[in-house]
Amino acid sequence: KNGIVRPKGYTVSFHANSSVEKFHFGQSHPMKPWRLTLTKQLVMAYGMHTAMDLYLTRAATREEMAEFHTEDYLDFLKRVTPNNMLLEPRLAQYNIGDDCPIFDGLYDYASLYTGASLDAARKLCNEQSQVAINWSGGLHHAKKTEASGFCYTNDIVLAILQLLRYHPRVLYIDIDVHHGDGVEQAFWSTDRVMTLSFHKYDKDNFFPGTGPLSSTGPENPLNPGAHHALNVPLHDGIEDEDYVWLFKQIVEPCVGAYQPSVIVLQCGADSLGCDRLGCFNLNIRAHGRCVDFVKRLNLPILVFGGGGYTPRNVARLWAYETSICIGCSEQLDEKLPAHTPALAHFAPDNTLFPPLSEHGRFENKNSRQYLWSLVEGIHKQLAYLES
Ligand code: TV1
Ligand code: CA
Ligand code: ZN
Repeated sequence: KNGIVRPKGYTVSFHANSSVEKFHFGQSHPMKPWRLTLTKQLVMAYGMHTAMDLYLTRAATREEMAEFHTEDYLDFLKRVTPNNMLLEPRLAQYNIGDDCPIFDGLYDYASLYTGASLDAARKLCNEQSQVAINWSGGLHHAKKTEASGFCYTNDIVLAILQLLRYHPRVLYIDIDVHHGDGVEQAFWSTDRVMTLSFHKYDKDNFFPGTGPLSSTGPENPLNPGAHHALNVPLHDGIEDEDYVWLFKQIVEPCVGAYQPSVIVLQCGADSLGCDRLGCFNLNIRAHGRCVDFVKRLNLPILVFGGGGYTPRNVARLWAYETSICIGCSEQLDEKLPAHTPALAHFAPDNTLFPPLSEHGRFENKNSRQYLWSLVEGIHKQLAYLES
């Protein structure tokens, strides 16, 4: 069978380094870097590698990471190991614990996923690609001086800082089930980045507990960041049609009002149904339709991964979304290629689109009226940009 044909005058670049796949957060920890191995296997088995520029990425340098993180935090990440951590007085200060454990090679892990995001950002800056993908990135919770929610360095913030050297306005869109708090916070006081996160919001019972509709940027209207943080707080169980409708109703006017020159899209797979940590009922095609909608805006896009805790579905989703970026999704057979090395992980159905809202579905707590109120709330915020 022939590979996928590469569209002319349009380049998708795929940035990866298989070294990130071998790190372990610990036995029962939900974050499994080997989900990236499964993802790449599907991408290759479908022959998509022939339709993209593939880059073996390097680790970010310490200087590159210091563009956002503090020297003392980077020193800490570099020196701490499972063997010496008990002698370390500042574990709590850096938010090390169950969510963000110290494991072997931690600094290498963080600098590798970050380096891939920086490489991807630079391909967009010099216009060598129109879409640059790093599935190992998208770690949206990390703060300037602390780890948070499985994230150690914030590759998204660092990549956006690169984009800002060449681009006047960056729109950041985050469809991970969690709030993109680290990215929002980093660009809270600037009008050169608009952050837009869709997430499950429950102040007291769902991580990180931030991101209500009312949280839109600095209170002082004279601060340039006012109205440039947008949040779409959702309840359990949102379904395909409602989510895609909401996404379009919100993203389209954001792009119209803000006129970004580049878009950064965090594609966290934990917003899928059947995710180990998530609580939405989305299927792979619906998540992909959001990516497709962004692609059709015809702006350069930086595409990142993020959460996703049911590895077989993470791999299906990101392989499918790779095909959407290339523009070859129609050509994929629903049946996974028989020569996929880890085919057993996708049994018994061996398909790209298993129904994810049949078993263990969450009751949909998002009424139509509630969704309309979100659309209206966002449109009200955007009206401030026109003046
Ligand atoms: C070790 C072993 C850690 C089992 C963590 C789920 C575990 C979780 C574990 C877990 C878990 C969270 C909180 C509570 C903060 C804590 C990549 C003090 C079965 C981008 C990060 C979620 C999501 C953090 C990251 C959250 C991302 N949920 N089992 N931990 N409080 N932390 O609630 O957005 O996807 O769950
Ligand atoms: Ca989100
Ligand atoms: Zn998440």
